[in-house]
Amino acid sequence: MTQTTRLVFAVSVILLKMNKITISIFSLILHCFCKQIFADYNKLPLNFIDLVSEIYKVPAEFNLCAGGAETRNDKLLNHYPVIMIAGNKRSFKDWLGENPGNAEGETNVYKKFIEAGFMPEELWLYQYTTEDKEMRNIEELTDGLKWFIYSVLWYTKSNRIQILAHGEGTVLAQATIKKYHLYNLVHTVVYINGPFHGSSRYTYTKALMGSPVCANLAIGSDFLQDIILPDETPYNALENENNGNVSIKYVTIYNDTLFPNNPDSPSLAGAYNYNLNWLNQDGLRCSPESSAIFMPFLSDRAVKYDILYDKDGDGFMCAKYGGIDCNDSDPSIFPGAPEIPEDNIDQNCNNMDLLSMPGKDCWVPITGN
Ligand SMILES: [Ca+2]
Ligand SMILES: [Ca+2]
Ligand SMILES: [Ca+2]
Repeated sequence: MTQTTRLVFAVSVILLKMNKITISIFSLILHCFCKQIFADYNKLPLNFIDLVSEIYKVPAEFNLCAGGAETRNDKLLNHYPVIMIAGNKRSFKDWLGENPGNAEGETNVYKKFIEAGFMPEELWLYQYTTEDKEMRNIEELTDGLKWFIYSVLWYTKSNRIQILAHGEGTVLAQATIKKYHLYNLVHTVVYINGPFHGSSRYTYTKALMGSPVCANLAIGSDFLQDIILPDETPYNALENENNGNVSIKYVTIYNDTLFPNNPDSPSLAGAYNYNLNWLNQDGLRCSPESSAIFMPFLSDRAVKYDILYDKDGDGFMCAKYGGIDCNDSDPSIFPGAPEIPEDNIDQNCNNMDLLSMPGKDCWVPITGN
């Protein structure tokens, strides 16, 4: 017998001799040990799905996600929570040091945030597909991300979220913000090498052969046109397009050689655009040079929740004090609340009312009375 076979044999004999109770205790110890090692970032908080499902829809994607602290607590956040979104066919582990590409030095983005003073409560890892599995049509995935954004806001009692996305995940984020008009919920977005203007690597032929995402990301696709027209960066803080308290900072980090036929595909008009053309697709995400750029943009001090300014107790403060509750005397009106179509009242606090159109959400501004 080899040494390994002998070891397996010995462990089997010990397990067979154990009674059920001993085995349960053994499993419990092992479970606690693993939980300790992977606490904070290898799964969502234990009570997260239970709590948020009381008020929001919880899509299947939530089971792939991670982040936040072990349990909900009353610690008030210093920073707006950052939702990190990986690229197509990737897991959230990309943000924990996997797939570093040609980055040199520390490549664990999550750890860098912790070292910069972020709390686990402020760091969320969104995943929309299992590893090595092609993402579905991006438009179909926007619903899941929307619910995750609402859930993180409510769970953390924050007034805004921030997004740090990579590759195709950037397009998913921008499509979600635009489709559901979530501009008032977002403080800063950092988009790393996302094909906003398409690329020849995504072709309609590939789409027909089982990669539906290629139809979304082909140059000139209707889907991309919908996202970038007429304005690539609405409510842009840099361009002073403030509208009340809605104001977003857009940042892109990219390499203009990675999409040779469309070099500026990942940059956005009106964003702070950084071309780091010595880094490859993965290096752009996790190199020290990239984090030196995005960390300061994501580090603004958050407006803290104060129960005094949440008169209806729905978990969101009124807008006058920097909150996002658009009606602080009605607990059925808050970000993500069920929207009643065509009543000219904004129930979900996106400044819009819903027009029912078959197969498509259509948001229209509330008209003044
Ligand atoms: Ca409120
Ligand atoms: Ca309310
Ligand atoms: Ca309405």
